[in-house]
Amino acid sequence: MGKINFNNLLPYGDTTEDGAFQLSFTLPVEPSAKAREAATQMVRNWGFFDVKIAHMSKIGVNYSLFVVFARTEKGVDYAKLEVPDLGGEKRSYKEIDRLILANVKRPIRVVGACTGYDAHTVGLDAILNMKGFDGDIGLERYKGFRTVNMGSQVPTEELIERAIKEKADAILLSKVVSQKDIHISDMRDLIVRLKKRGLEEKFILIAGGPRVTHKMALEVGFDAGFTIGARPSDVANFIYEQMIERLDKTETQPAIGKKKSGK
Ligand code: B12
Repeated sequence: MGKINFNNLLPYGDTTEDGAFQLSFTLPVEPSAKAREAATQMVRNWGFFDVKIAHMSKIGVNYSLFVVFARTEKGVDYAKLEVPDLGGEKRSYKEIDRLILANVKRPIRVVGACTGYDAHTVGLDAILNMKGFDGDIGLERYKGFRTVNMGSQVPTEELIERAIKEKADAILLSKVVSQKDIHISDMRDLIVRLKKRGLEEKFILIAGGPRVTHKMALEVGFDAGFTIGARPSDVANFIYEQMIERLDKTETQPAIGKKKSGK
């Protein structure tokens, strides 16, 4: 492998820094020689070169799918990038459970839901349900957590009401559909409604979903954002560490006037 220029990081296709990549998209026309040429010219118009149509197929009446190989010279200054990281120690479920019971001294209460129009439950279930995800057991199985999984298509207001009723320490919001940035609007909706009721500091706020990033979640006002590949123990550990941070603050600061940063 050749020397990599981290000030203009480029995709690796066949050789170092060749800038080659693959993208796919659909066009609302039948597959044909004309459609192929349209796809090629379109990708060139986007500023890419060496455009090769690797795949064209019909995916419904008047729709075609394209997989395209192309190249770019525009990279990113990787050396200067600063991105917030969830960090935290990697701990096993047994270790987290032990720490919660030893240091929090009671189960942590969490309420989770997938809000709005979004009907996807698998992601939230992966984190909360007993069986967990990828060999990592879910929060329901921990002695250190008491979980409520409200399922999908839950109105934001109902999620808040339930969190209050359960005296939740953390709210877990799942957003999977991201068409027209609905995931961001629904995440904002929770923050706005909590703020209106003066409750934004009350809960540890965690969002998750395939198009959620930690950076974006922080910008919206959450404490964390988990994405594809998130494991229940990562989430459990984050919640535990937040609980400890908050318990430390309550011990060292007067109850009135304390403010969480970034919100
Ligand atoms: C299964 C599925 C469905 C099932 C859902 C069943 C169910 N009970 O959940 C059904 C068939 C109902 C469905 C319906 C639709 N779907 Co669908 N669906 C999928 C599919 C194939 C898999 C999603 C999934 O289960 N992934 C597995 C889980 C484990 O992954 P995950 O959600 O990313 O979760 C992980 C992390 O993101 C994170 N996480 C997720 N949530 C949370 C929450 C917290 C608190 C934390 C900490 C972490 C966390 O942790 C999880 C584990 O690591 C995806 C395509 C795909 N391959 O991803 C499309 C997909 C999500 N669906 C899509 C669409 C468009 C729809 C429909 C609108 C289709 C339609 N026109 O009707 C409807 C939506 C209906 C609605 N009202 O929401 C699109 C979304 C596109 C977009 N960008 O918005 C996708 C991407 C398919 C596609 N390529 O077009 N779908």
